[in-house]
Amino acid sequence: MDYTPLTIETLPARLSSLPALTDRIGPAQAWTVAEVGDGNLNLVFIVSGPLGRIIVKQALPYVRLVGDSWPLPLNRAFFEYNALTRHAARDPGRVPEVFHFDEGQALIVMRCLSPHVILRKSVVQGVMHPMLARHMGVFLARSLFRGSALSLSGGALRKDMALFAANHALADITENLVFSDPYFAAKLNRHTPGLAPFIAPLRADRALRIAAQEAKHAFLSKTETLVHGDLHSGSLMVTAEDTQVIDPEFAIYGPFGFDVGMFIANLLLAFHAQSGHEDSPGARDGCRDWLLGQLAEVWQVFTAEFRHLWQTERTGILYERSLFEDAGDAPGAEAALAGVLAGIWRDAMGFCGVEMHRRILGLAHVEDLEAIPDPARRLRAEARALELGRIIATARPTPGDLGPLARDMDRSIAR
Ligand code: SR1
Ligand code: MG
Repeated sequence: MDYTPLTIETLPARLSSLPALTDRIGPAQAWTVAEVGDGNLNLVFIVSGPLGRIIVKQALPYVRLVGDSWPLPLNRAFFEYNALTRHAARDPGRVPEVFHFDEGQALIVMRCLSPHVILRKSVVQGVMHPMLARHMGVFLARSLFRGSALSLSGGALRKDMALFAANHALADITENLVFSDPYFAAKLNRHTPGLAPFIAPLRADRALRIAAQEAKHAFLSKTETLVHGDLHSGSLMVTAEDTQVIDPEFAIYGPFGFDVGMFIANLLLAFHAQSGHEDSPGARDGCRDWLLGQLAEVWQVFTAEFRHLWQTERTGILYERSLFEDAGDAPGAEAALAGVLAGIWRDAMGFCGVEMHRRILGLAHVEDLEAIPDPARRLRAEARALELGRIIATARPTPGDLGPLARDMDRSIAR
């Protein structure tokens, strides 16, 4: 059959002969199907049977959020599948298990995560997940280090770069929506009524426009490692004990700092949004403290794990041991590592700042802010996040300065 989108009615008949499903959830006659996709691009079905539940994800030939006026290649399912298998190998247990992939139907069958919830929805409710930063720091270090020239041979790296280079349609979305559209009146942009007085000075800020383009330049040219490419808090599913990284369809070779910066940006957006969700001033202080604590911890865990991999798994074509440890210069390897980590952080801050802006000014917003019921509180939360994003992108604060800076900004405009 040529590619045809599934529906809740057609799914059982079309997938009834797949052992990947029947072995795990039982015969198709007993299935019930719900379409639960709440992302911007795809169909996502939960299929329930007598033995359990499973996820069937299928790409649509267009951007779901916008409609068929914006076509998008189906091959993004191929890149998602390939990224999922690499992530599973590089940080086992941190991504959902894939049971079946059908390239022609752009369809992935995978484990139904339960009782996991989307991190963003949970944080909007003020729920804290104590293991988040630990899991994400390790995931970021392992996936980024093991996907790079620090780990891989030149041949393996370039072959994989060539494979993921074909995911350019998704990269094109990022290049426009994240790095450019927020800084001019792009067609698909939208923003909260009343925010215009905060937007005009932002777009007039030449240093910011340059910083955003520097970040875009880094995204395009630093093909350092396989990045997830869309690591916001809607791409994480959590419980109190577990974190699962989903939806890597934007995977491409890019800078080490990209996923790090996106993740931190979404913590900061959640931080500023808390004021819109608390019943009384200060009621969400615990959640605020937790978010800033996670921000500090994710970088601390990331650097510790990256250092461990640097010392034990540096088998690739960069910073060879023959030039350092084996030549009696172990301190030289430490000095090189410090330089690499400083560069990752600096890039991450550029990506963090623009991600904060595009989630308020661009096409794709975040529930953290959108769900604030009082328009005036939402406006103030967004104004704080915009200004913090501007400072982050242009001044690139140090890891130690970032949390205090966010806290000062949160108090600078009355809640
Ligand atoms: C047109 S797609 C808009 C956004 O949704 C995805 O989740 C990515 O974040 C993309 O930028
Ligand atoms: Mg997604």
